Amino acid sequence: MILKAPFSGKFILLFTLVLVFITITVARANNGHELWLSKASPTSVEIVCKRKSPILSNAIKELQDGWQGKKGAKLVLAVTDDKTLKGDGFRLEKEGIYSRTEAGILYGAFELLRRQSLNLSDNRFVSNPSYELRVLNHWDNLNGSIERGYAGRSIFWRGEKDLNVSSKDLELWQQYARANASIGINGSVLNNVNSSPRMLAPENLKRVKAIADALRPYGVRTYLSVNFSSPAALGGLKTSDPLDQEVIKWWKNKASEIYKLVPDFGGFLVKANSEGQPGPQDFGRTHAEGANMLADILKPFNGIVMWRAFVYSSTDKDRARQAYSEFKPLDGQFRDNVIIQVKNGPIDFQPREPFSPLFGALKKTSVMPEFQVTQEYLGHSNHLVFLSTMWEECLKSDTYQEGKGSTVARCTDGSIFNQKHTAVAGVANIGLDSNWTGHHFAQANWYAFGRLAWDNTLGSEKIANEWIRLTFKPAKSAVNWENGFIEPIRKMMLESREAAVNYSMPLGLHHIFSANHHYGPGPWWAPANVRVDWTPPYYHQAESNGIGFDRTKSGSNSVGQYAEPLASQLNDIKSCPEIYLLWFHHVPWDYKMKSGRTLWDELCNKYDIGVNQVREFQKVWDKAEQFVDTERFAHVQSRLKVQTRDAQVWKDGCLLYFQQFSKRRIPYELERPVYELDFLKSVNPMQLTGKPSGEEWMK
Ligand code: BDP
Repeated sequence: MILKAPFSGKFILLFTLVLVFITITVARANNGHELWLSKASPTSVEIVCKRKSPILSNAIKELQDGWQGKKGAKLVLAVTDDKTLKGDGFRLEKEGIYSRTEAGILYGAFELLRRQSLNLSDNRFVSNPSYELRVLNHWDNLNGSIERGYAGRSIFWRGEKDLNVSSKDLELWQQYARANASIGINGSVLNNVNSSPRMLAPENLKRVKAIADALRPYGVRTYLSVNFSSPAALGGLKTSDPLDQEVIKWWKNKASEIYKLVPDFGGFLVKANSEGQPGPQDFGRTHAEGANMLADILKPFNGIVMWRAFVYSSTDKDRARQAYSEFKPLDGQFRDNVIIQVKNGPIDFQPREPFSPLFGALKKTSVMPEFQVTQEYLGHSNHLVFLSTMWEECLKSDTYQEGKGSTVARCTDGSIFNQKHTAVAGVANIGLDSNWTGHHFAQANWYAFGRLAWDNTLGSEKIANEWIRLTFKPAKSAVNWENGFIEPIRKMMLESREAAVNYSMPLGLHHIFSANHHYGPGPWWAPANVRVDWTPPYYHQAESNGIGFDRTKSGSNSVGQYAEPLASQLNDIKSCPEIYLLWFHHVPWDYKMKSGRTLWDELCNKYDIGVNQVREFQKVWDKAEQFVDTERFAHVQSRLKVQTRDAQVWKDGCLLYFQQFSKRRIPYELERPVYELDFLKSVNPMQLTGKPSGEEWMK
C-alpha cells in the first residue's frame, strides 16, 4: 500500500511518539522485584580472599557487581579469630572486611555496599549482631497456600503433586536468600506452624534439601515446623507420647534422615497444644517434657527447638494471662537448646499490645521474641503500615524484671540473662507476587525486621531512611529529592502505624475484628458457634457504663504478671499510659482523659484523626509522583484509596456500634459517619472497599 505523503508523515510522527512513550514507560516501570537491592553501575575493585567457599564467592560477587567506592580499590576479605567480634559480627576497615564467620564477611560486604549507596563516609567500624539466630517463619502450607499470606502463593510449595524443582524455583530461592543475607537474616522456617505431619514425608524432605542447598550459599539455614503427633499421624505409631521409647526412636530416625539431606539443618519450630494443635499435654506431659525430648534428639546435630508460648484455652477468663501462667512455672526445666518463642504481646499481634509479661520473667530459659511481618491485623497487603515503630516500641519497653533498664531487647539478646542461644523470629510477608510482599511499602517491613534482628537498638527513623533511599533511587536529574520525597515519605512511614492504631483500635482496644479474616471492624461480631475468646465483645466489654477489659488487681489481675513498679503503674488508671487504657481498665464513658475530653469524645477524636492521617498520606504520595516510576506510583496510590475507605469503615463501624452503649453524640466538630451501621454489619469488609487481599482466607 502506498501511503499519501502527509498521512505517512503524521503516521511516522505518531509512531515515533508512541515508541518514545513506550520506552519511557518501560524505563520508568518497576515491579519492585529487586527490593532494596537495585544496582547502579559499579566501578572496579580488586578483591583479595585466600579462602574459597560458596558464601565467600557470593561476597566477592556482590562487591564486584555493586562497588561504588574508589575506582580500582583493593579490598581484603578474611576470616579472623578477633575476639571483639561476636557470632557473625564483622569489622570494616579501609583495607578489608573481617569476621569470624564466612557469613559475617558477606554481611560486612552488604553493609559496605549499603553505606556506599547511602554516601556514608565513615566506613571503619565493628558491627555485632544482637541475636545469634535471625529467623523468618513462613506460614506456608504444602499445598502452596499461605496462612495469613497476602502476597500470593508460597515461594517454596505448590502442592505435593508438584515437588519437582525447576530452574525458576532455584532462581527465586536464591534471590530470596540473597535479600535475606543483605539484611542479616540467617534462618528460614519453610512451613506453617500449623504443620501438616506430611511435612516430614521423604518426598517433601527431598524438596527441603533442594531449598536448603539454594539458601546455604547466602548463609541462610533451613528449619521446619513440625506437628507433634507426626509419629502417629505420619509414622503409624500408636501414640506420640514424648516419653514413649518407640516415639523417641521415630524422632531419632527422622532427625538422622533430615541431617543426611541437610547437614546444617537448623532445627524444629513447634506449636503445641495451641488452637487445636497436638502437643505433649495430650499425653499428660508438660511443654518442657515435649520440648526436651526433641531437643535431646537434635542436640548431637547442633539443632535447636523453638517452642512457641502462644497457648490459651477457651475456658480461661483472660486470654492475656495464659502463656505466662503455663510457662512461668516451667522456668529452668528446658534444655539449653530449647528457645521459647514468645509473641511480642500477650494476645496476638494486635496493632498495639503491651509487651508479653513472659519477657524477663523466664530467667533460666532462653526466650526469643516473635514479631509478625505479615500484616494479619494491620490491613493485610492493602494498608501502608511501617511496622518498625511497633517492634521498636516492644524492644525498648522496660520490663523492670531485673531492675530499671531491663528492656525486652536486653532480656532476650543475652545482655541480662545467660542464654545459650539468642534468637528472634519474624512471621514472613513473602509470596509469589512479583514485588514479593503485595504492597511495595510492605517490603520495608521485611527490611526492618532484618535490620532490627541484627541491631535491636536501631531506631525506626534510621531504618526508614535507609530503606527509602535504597528502594526508590532518584533519577539523577531529580530536584528537591531530599525535601520533596525522602522527608515526607519518611514522615508518612513513621506515622503510619499510629495512624492504623487510631483508625482501628485506639486507646488500648484490641481484637475487635469481624470474623476470622482479621481485616475490617466487627465489634459486634459474636456468632453463637464461635469460641467467645475469639469474639470482639470478649475483648472490648462495651456496655452502658463504659468500655475496656479490666485486667487490674480487682479484675483478671494480668497486671500482676508484670514486675514492679510497672505492675502498679498499669494497675492505677491515673498512671496507666493512655495508649493501653482500655487494655487494662474498664473505663466509664465520661472518664476525664489527659486531654480534658471525656473518654467517649477522645475515642471519637482518635478514630477521626486516623482517617485524616490516611487522607494526608494520599496527598503525600500524590506529591511524590514525579520522583517515582509509574508502576509503583500507581500501585501505591491505588492501595491508599483502599486504605482510606477502610479507615472510614473502621471509624464508622466502631463509633456507631459503641455509640449504642455510650449514648453520647459524636462531637459536632468531627466529620460525620458516611455508612449505616446495619450496612456495615451486613457486608464482608474485604469485599466492601475494593482490592481483595489474602485470597486464601476468603475461600
Ligand atoms: C494467629 C493467626 C493464626 C495462627 C496463629 C499462630 O490468626 O492463623 O495460626 O496466630 O500464631 O495470629 O499460631
